[in-house]
Amino acid sequence: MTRRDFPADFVWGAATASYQVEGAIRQDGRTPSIWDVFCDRPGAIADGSSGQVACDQYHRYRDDIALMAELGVESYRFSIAWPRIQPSPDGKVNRAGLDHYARLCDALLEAGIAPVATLYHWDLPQYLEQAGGWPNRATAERFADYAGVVAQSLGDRIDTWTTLNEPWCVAYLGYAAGEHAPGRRDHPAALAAAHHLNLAHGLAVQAIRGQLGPAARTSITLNLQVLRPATDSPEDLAAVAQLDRIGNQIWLGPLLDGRYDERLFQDTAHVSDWSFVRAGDLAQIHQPLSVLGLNYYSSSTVRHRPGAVPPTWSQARQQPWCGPWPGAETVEFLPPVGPLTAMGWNQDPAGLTELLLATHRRWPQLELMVTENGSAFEDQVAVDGTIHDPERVAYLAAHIEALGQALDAGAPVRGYFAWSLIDNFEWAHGYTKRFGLFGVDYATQARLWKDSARWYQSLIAAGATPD
Ligand code: IFM
Repeated sequence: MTRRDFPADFVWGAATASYQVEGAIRQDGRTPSIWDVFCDRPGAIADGSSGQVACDQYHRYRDDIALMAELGVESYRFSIAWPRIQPSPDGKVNRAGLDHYARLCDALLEAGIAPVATLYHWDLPQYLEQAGGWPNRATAERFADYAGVVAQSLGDRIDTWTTLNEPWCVAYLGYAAGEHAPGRRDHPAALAAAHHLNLAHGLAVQAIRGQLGPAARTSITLNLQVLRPATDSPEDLAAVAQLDRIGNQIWLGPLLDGRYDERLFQDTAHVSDWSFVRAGDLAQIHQPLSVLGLNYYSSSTVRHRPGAVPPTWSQARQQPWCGPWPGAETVEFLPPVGPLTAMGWNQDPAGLTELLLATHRRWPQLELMVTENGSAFEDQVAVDGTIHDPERVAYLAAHIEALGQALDAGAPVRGYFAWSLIDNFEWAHGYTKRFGLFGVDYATQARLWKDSARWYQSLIAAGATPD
């Protein structure tokens, strides 16, 4: 690979999320989120763990910021835990929760690191799930209220506001496949959740701008799916188009164009009548975005399942399908082709270039950010206490090169956030998967340098990929 220079104002960052790193789940008035409850469900988490302690970043944030400063990152993407801010059903604001994030932001700013805050990275207050969760429209309204509270309190400290992280995972892994909290398997509910997440985003953007004015930098982060057809047959191309609608267009259409694709309603007619979409919702959702965040890890190859026909409404009721993709019973995924990461995901850097360019071609004025990219591998700690992770270095280098190619072709990509700053709680995988640039020894909470962190450090220092 040849050396590549990046624009001087390109932002290099690292990302984490509250439940994955904070711990301190009972401190300063925080009440349970859906993840605290889900982790108690037998078998839900691979190693039976939870985010109870995680990386203890709630207490160790100053040390982690010192590490970020040494790494050289210019921005930290973290998330705010809603149950710290509004711990009770009456929505009363918990000052201690806000104060924690104010201190975190102040310490970041002192270190010259720009805070990028995600308002929802999956830790819904449990009391809202008890009231119906995301399939319930009121949750979207409650989210806007919460967003306004945080904007009012932290508005002078936050560089960019991200409303939601990966609504695909929230709606489909949480309410369709049941692999994530709250662990429901209910496809009609998953579609309602998807719409209410869109609505929550639109209402929250208005609430943030209502507090901070139109110049507030607002965004959303999507994990758009890069889908490749197994063959060029019309059936396989149709399978890709269907998954694209349910996986990608369901967010992009309302958020950026103010409409749902009619074919999405047809694809899912046996699942839901979409009566949860009310007049005026699309206008509420379709708000100006300062920047679109994209998370990218891998791609998928899909095909039409030979001989499969979509079930009727009553068949779908009698035997609901439990995969994460509502309405996509006739589509199947081919096994990924290696070398795979420890998550079993393929490595397809070209997919990142394609994703950035396709998004840019469709919305030429829209700024883009890669808000997550990274890989899990089976790390071993060397005798000197560091971690040699050549596979992660190669993954990073290839994906940053792929991003550079999108820049060369004109995509306005403003920054890149490595996932993740440190190893952390990887949801249903517990602590068995390590994505960090820094390792975490969970027994001592020591942070360990990996070669990938050193590689990223040189890249940031030089503003160019290392020779
Ligand atoms: O750890 C997650 C993160 O919370 C959301 N995006 C994908 C990451 C890796 O699975």
